[in-house]
Amino acid sequence: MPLHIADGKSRLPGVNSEKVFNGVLTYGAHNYNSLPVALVRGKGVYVWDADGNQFYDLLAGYSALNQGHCHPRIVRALQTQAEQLTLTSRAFFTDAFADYARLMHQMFGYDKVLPMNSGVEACETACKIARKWGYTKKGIPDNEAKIVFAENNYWGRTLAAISASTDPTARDKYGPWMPGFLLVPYDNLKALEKMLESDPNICAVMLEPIQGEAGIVVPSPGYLKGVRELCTKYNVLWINDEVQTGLGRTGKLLCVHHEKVRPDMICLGKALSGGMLPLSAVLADDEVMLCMLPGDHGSTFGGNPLGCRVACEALRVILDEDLTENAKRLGDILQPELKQRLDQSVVKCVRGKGLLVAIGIQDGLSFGSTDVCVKLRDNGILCKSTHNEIIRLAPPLVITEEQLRECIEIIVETINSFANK
Ligand code: IF1
Repeated sequence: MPLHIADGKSRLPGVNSEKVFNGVLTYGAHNYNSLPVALVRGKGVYVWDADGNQFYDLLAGYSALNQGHCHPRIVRALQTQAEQLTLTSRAFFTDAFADYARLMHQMFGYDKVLPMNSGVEACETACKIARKWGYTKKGIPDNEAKIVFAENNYWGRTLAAISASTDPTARDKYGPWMPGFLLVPYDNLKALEKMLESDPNICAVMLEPIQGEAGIVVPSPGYLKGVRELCTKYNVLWINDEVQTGLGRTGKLLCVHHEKVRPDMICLGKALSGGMLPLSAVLADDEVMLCMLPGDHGSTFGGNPLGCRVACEALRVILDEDLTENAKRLGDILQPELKQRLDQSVVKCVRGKGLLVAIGIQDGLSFGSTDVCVKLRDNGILCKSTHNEIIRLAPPLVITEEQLRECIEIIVETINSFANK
């Protein structure tokens, strides 16, 4: 039974969970294996299902909801701009894009922003910019540019993204794949140097500062610094994919700030809109960004005024509410508590940074992390399992210490109840 029973408010006439499951599974494509819970409302760290049950949302839209569900300030910004001007396309100038671009410059310190929509579009855009830079600045012969990725990377589902993937489920039967992509092991500077040394046609290295989908894999201290040094040494651009780790999640505004390094390009997405709209961005300095010329690249919705106003407010909420500091402070509670209290016959590891944490379930048990997530749901917490061995925790960064401690109690009790099963 859920710990938080029906508050009544969320019951919608004629809606119940069964009806929702049926609609989604009958008429929706089966490209997701969703946890059986039918959500109809969200507020801050909470969501409610069609039957009125309340849950903590510890997935937070895969980190898109750092500011929490339906943040009143972001909702207001959305409403206000929705009545003013929503879309012009970049064929024209808008005041909203001017304000947004200026704020992005002030917050992140890069000369320029290129606005896109989804995270994968930001990453793919960065790859395109890097190729153009490779040909026009580095002098790579036409069509010879290569981009290096790390094994177990995840940056989305387009044909380019899956071409960089090492996950057979993502790749197999979706070929042919994009040429010019190379792979190195993650968190291995020697292998990266060997790769960069071996091929003068490499224009970029794209990496997640913590590998998300791979299972919240945190690289060794010094890795990001080493990547910076190698990319500088071999005249290669470092594209830093902060789609998941960015915007306060790990206890710094950007995860790379933990090592005080400055990549050549930053990809942002997810929480850039506080979960309100698909908004993503590439940041770079002029030397790199201005390789792309008018007409080279674009997007109907990229940089639309509605999105720009939402992004400005979503970013200001992160600053005004000190969400980055909250992620750090509460992250320093979450991991040690879990490490200390989770039964080691069930859990093999706890890792992460800030409020991005993975709980690894022991191998060879009669249950997997998916079973644990179903049980957590029954106990009032929503989160998501990866590879049936890892539970990913990424609460909204607006979570309070009291709420986090209640979540920890539920998680510890639930997971430890699997001991000796
Ligand atoms: C799903 C994980 C999170 C990303 C990084 C780019 C993108 C993502 C580092 C693309 C997207 C997602 C989407 C998602 C699961 C998910 C995820 F499991 F892969 F690791 F966040 F937890 N770079 N991440 O993590 O962004 O195009 O989706 O906007 O729904 O399967 P997108």
